[in-house]
Amino acid sequence: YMLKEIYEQPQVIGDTLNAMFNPVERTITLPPLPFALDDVERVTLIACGTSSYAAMVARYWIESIARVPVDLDVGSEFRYRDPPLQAGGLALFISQSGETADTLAALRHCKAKGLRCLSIVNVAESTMARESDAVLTTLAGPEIGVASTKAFTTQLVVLACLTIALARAKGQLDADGEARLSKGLTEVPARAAEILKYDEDLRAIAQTVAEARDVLYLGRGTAFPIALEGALKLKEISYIHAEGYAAGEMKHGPIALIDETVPVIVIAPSDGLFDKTASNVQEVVARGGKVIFLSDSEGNRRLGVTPAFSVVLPAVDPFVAPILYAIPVQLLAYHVAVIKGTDVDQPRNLAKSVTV
Ligand code: F1P
Repeated sequence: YMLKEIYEQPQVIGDTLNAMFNPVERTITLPPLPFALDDVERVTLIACGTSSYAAMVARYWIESIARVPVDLDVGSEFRYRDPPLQAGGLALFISQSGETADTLAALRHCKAKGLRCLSIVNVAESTMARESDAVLTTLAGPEIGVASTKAFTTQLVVLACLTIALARAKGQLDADGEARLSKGLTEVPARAAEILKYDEDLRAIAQTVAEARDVLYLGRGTAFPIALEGALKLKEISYIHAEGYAAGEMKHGPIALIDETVPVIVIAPSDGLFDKTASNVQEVVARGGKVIFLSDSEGNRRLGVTPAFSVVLPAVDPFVAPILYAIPVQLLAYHVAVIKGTDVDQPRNLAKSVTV
């Protein structure tokens, strides 16, 4: 199922986007919500596992585009922090299944504190959808593979649309800015289809990753949550130890791990942060690290060193890069797991929906 679900992404991303896109006005239009967005002063984002990395991407988007402060936590910790919450604040719960016990407990906690609770789920009939004040559904359809793939990228599409709607409501987007973001989003299904064509290249690279004991993933800005997601995907289905780091954190510890046996997968679209990531890559290469570089042709030109492997992806709008760069990390994890001979659809010890 996992490979099939990875390959469904151009279609389900397109479906999810079309449900929120007005083709006549060429604007993002959310389904009616039972509350206004213009008085939202703070957004609380809560999710578990892969969905928590979608929340993390959304934090970058909401803060930098809508200019609304965001509090973010994993469902399994949120209620233990007992953070001060203001009645009327907006809380977003992101979950493929809509049944994850920790996320649901956080939702109930926020509801009891009088927050407006909005869930983003795949399953409209789920408990979280039922207990929320409002629901936005992805059109990913059922996801069978335990490791989340199409749920993640379609959650990101919904969150990108929500960011645009919130930014507009908060008066943070002029017509040109909104047109640029919307155009970037409408191009995602076609770009996703192009990126799937790199499957063979990633399969070849997977051989090297499959031989490793430890793997690092690095990214900066919205590529950081994709590094975390890449590492989680690899751990979940191939059982190889993998960690994702913010590229700038390398020198604060993980750099001690670098040698020629440790593949370092770098997620680096050529955006405004690229040069800083390039200098981290140079540090890794200088220490003999085996860099697997996921970027575009501009990024490869500007890198300044030769990585062990390079996947030269199509140039994409930086706004939507995290949605699209999720796909090669999914494919890489899939191929590594196939080489290792693990059960990609039913990894050991994992349940599709963690309801206890
Ligand atoms: C959260 C999650 C998934 C993961 C696995 C276990 O589920 O951690 O991200 O892939 O299936 O559950 P959900 O709340 O998004 O349904």
